[in-house]
Amino acid sequence: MERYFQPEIECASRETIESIQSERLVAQVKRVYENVPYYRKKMEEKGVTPDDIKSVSDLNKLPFLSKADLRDAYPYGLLGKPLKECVRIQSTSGTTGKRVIAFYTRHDIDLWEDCCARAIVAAGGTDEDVCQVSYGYGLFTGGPGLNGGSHKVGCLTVPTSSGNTDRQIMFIKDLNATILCCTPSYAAYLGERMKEMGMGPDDIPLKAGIFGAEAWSEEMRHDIEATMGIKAYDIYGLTELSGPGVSFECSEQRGMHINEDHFIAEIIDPDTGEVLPEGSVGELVITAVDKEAFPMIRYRTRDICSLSREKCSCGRTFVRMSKPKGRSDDMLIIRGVNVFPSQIETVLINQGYPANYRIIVDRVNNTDTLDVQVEMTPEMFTDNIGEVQARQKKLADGMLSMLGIRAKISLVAPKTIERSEGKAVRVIDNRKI
Ligand code: DLL
Repeated sequence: MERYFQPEIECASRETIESIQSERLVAQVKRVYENVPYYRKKMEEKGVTPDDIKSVSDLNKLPFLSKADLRDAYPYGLLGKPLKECVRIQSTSGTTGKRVIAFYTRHDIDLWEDCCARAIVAAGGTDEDVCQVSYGYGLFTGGPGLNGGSHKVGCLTVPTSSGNTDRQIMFIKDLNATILCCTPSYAAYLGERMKEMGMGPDDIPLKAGIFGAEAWSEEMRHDIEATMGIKAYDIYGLTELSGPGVSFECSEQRGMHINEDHFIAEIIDPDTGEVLPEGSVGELVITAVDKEAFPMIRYRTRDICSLSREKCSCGRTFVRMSKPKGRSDDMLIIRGVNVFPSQIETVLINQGYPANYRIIVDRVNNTDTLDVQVEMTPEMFTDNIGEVQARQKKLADGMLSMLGIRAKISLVAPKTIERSEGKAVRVIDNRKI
């Protein structure tokens, strides 16, 4: 088990980390230049050759890769190894445009599962634990990634996948599950269902949750922690970069440590591509230095966050990324104002509402409209119109001070907004623009 807390790497000095990264980066750029014509062409267009890359400080000479490149090169154009050496694919849900198909060699799967194992250990997991993996299994990376990590740690792994909520709860109780892995929205739903079944935090054996794959607020974390009596840890990743485990939270819960022996992180201005100094908020760009089959160099994640190298009291020196506010392409621009769904969620939870809401954006007479449907709890539910109106006004005022724009709030009856078993879909944008 101890293998997955590796202080000699995870707590190494900056110099050591950078020297590991530099060595791997130089080799990776050379390999990719030789084996991936698509990326070689991009390097040639930028006038850079592998000889120009001698250390991490040369990273910004390299071209970015974006989702558009993945689309252009679909499906095999970015392969870094012959297909014969690839043993797995995973894929994104692909709500817009073509899916991303990521390829893995045996080595890539090993590396990915190591990253997930580190996340489980950082959340307190050991070979004594029972780890229930309620992320979807299949093409989505959540189930397979955490499943592999859990095996490596030596937990008893319960691969329930998502869905069948009452059975999930039965397994948690009957098998004494101590760690739960799923999306935060599914964790909230499981918590709600447990409450309905009359279970309080003390009736549930869980001690930790490893929740990610979508943006979630600190307020939602506190709610889930209180309902289940657990510590809720964030985990981040994306299919293009293996899946979950690019970064993970430690017991400090102050940002996610990026597995820097495998990934180099930069923050850029999403409009100009300029690399921003530490602490700035911008788009996260990741270079995977030792992935073989699907090598991503300077991949633009579209996730908006900041980086911090401030000392973490857990002892890990790996850089921490802040909770992504959401994707730059999830950001809504409403009447010229940037709005992230997570900001709306913060206002709701601060006023005691559950994270069951829907955001509907439209354009009427050339003006954007923002409607937020919010579910009441059974305790709040009333047919007293005055009371409902007062609640709606308080929420609208909260939104105005958080977002700077007015939203129309509609309070709806408990259980009318569909629950999510995977990534929640919260925004409906009806504008035809
Ligand atoms: O969601 C991988 C994953 C599975 C991560 C399980 C964590 C746990 P994709 O389906 O490719 O992969 O979606 C990746 O999800 O670019 C972010 O926008 C978002 N995302 C992932 N983790 C977080 C997180 C998986 N902890 C996209 N906080 C990413 C906020 C997250 N957003």
